[in-house]
Amino acid sequence: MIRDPEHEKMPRKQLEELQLKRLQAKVKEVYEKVPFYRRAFKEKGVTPDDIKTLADLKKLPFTSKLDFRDNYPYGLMAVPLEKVVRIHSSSGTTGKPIVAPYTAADVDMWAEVMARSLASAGMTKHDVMQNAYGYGLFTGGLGFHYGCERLGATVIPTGAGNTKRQIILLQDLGTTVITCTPTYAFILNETAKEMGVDLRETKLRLGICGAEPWSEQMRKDMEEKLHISAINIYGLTEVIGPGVSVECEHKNGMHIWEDHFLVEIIDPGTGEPLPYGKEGELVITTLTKEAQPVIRFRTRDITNLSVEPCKCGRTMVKMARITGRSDDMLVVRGVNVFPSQIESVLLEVEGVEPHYLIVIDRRDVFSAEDLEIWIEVSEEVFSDEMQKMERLEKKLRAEMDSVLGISARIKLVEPRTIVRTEGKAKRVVDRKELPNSGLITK
Ligand code: DLL
Repeated sequence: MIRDPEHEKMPRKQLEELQLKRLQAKVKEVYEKVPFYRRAFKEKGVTPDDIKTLADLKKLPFTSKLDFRDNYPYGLMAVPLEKVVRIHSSSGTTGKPIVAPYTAADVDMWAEVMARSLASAGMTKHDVMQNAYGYGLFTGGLGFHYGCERLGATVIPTGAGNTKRQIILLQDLGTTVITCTPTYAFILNETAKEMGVDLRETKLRLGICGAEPWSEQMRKDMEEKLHISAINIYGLTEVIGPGVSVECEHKNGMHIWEDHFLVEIIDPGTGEPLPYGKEGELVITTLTKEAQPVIRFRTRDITNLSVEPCKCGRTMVKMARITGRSDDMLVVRGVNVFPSQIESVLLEVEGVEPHYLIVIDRRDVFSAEDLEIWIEVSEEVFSDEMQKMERLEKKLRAEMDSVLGISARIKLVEPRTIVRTEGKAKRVVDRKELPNSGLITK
């Protein structure tokens, strides 16, 4: 269902006029009210008057996670604290948390884009939504909660965890929609099975999942196992929380609510804007947020944009699934390489395990002269004849070449050569550091 056809189906020309008007006002506002932006604009030699068209956006400086840290906690705010009605937060990459303050108007806008998002995912006011995103500082819980109430549907604010109770409530209260991370959807299913409950026999029909990367393969699996339709939703604390973009029933990209969020794709290495269709880093400028507007925020998320008309009738551009984070990106002989690309090859090829290491010889953090990929083979392949190993190596080399666009050396290693980590796995290592890295078992 389209909740706000006036905006969601706005002809592009009209939408761009609206964006420009809002952008000009916001840029002027942050220049006047936020010393950080005024300084950054001055350093780039740009003033609000230089923004005459949307293309002029590229003249403005980027904002990064680091700027949030440096201006912690309130340095990026454009309103006095007394106008702030709520604060959320997420863990930053560099120690200090990211702080996200909202005015009453921000909370209202957020509820509205979330209500739009839930409607786009296929929810109506007749649904019962069990909200298993974490409540509290994390934006997931309250973001979905307010959106659901705004839509007029019923929300059950379970939050994350206490999985057995979730299953009981889901059955007894007639939950039709589950909102949670993709990982948690699978945990729910496992627990239900252990309890002798088949989720396919409940009223559950829809899952709205996000907050972490997942794949098409996972969607298929989830849809089959839980007997639901699964929809991808995206957002981030620095920008608003969930509700920046979401899929429609056609499930081929997430519509970005462009009347509030102006997006660009840039080359993460050079910072240059890239055209529609090209893969790169997503950069977002908030057009309406009051408490803490962001100008050209570098999300680090890698995706591409499509402006092709969608069968649903919405005119807003769609972003593809996030395929990686630019923090992980390597530049090998001028070509951008992401660990996620390597992983995708490994998941397709039989006989290898998704345990790998990228060993590089590099001069600095961004450049790698030479790429060698260590890949663990399965027990069966390892104990088989040499010839089979050679064939596998050749196959992997060809697949990697075509996916990465550069040639990489492949080194097949024994099962359990690569150390397993519980947290985020470290995949890239400098050859010089390899012996003492703790990443290999021998
Ligand atoms: O995760 C907001 C959210 C809550 C989105 C609930 C969707 C549902 P943060 O904790 O600030 O905010 O994390 C933001 O998570 O930059 C992406 O790297 C990642 N992310 C969010 N949604 C998706 C998604 C929330 N659908 C960071 N696919 C973002 C892949 C996602 N990655």
